[in-house]
Amino acid sequence: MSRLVVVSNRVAPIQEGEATAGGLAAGVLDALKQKGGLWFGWSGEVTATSEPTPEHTVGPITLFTINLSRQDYDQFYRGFANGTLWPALHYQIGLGRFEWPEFEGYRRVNDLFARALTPLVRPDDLVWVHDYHLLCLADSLRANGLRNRIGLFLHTPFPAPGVFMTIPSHAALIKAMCAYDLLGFQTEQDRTAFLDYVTRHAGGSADGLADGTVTIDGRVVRTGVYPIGVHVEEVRSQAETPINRRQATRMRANLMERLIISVDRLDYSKGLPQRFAAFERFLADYPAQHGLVTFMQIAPPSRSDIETYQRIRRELEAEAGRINGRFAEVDWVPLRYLNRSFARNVLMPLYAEAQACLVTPLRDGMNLVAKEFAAAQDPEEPGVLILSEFAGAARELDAALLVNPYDERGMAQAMDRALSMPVEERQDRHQAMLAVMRRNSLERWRDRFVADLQAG
Ligand code: ADQ
Repeated sequence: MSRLVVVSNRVAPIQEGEATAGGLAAGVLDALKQKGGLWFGWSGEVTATSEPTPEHTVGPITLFTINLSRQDYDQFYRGFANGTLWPALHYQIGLGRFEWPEFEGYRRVNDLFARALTPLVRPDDLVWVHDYHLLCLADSLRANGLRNRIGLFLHTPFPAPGVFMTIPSHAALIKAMCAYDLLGFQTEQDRTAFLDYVTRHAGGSADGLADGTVTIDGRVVRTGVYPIGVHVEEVRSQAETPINRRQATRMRANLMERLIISVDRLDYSKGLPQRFAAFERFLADYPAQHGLVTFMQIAPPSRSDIETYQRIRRELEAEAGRINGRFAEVDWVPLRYLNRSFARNVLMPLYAEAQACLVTPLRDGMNLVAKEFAAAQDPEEPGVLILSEFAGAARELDAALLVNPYDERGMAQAMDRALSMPVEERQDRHQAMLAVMRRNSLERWRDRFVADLQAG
């Protein structure tokens, strides 16, 4: 069995095998905990110059990190990765910007990662790269002479070619992506969009090759679909640990009888303003629910040094105040808006307490909150998941109440339906979701990707 070398933009701080919150960190850590290996990426520090930091080891995992200079951070991370790529990958082209020097900064940091990583890689290592920050890494590693198998898993969606092509450097990006041996996507739709682009706009050919494989510039690139999952049993046991449950029940005693919950990073792709508007519509259209329902939105700020993120935060604060001002009573506040993260042993029991969960991103690669909520439910008394049809998770969790996040009235109706759904229907929907999630577990995501990378 080859050693696994994992590369992601950010190496999460870990203590004895536990990572901080976040889907990518949990998945990566899980992959490494099994067999050990190396994890390489940015330290999270911005320093005078970009330079590697001393390695350190936690259990079977060796961590190598690199600091970034202010210019590298601004051009690579704030600029091209989060200012250009992230909005385009999530179909939000109106929120994107593009500057050639930022794209050059992105390439420069991919080169920097490659130069620091190359001497650490042994000949039979498997290199598993994660996410949109490192689309050019394999190309940079190849330029350094690395001949190992290198795979990329894209945690975000891959958009329709017409959207991707709004990025002026799209051709260079795709060419660089084709230096990977294996490209993994969350859903079939993402993979098809990528193959569409490559065959129609980049001269790729799929003729006579196995399904999902293309040749481009004489190189064979394989693609696959690997929906990321959660540890179903672990989530459920966190949700029902007695001490955790007591805390959740206490929290709930302070709320009203019916709790609708949402948990997201504060990001414009998550559809928060549209969700607030839908909740307002629900309050206006269903006055019988006044005094009974609380909507709790937990949204810790992320990427807060980027203008678009500051803007959405201000907008949500104003909207939360306005909606409560319009509907609150002396003994009832309909919307609770919390700008912070919570430990998983608080979050999971809270999911189990809620009657419904609103997961309504405008686009999302997968959305692990949807899966965590479903996994946390009591099978006898499950809550209802209201899920955007534009989240990757909707491809698997079609037993949720699927909604269009741009349709306020449709979402308000779904809230009403969720709160009045008979228990048999809730149980049936929950069982169907559990069955899919048990099949497409986090272990399976990891094992299939690693096996396919090795087998190629
Ligand atoms: P994210 O966009 O971060 O991930 P998501 O899939 O929902 O979105 O994962 C977020 C994780 O952070 C979940 O495990 C959640 O429990 C945790 N989290 C969120 N808010 C929290 C809070 N307030 N307190 C504590 N924990 C919190 C990216 C892609 C997704 C893809 C994942 C994994 O954008 O589409 O599903 O990677 O591939």
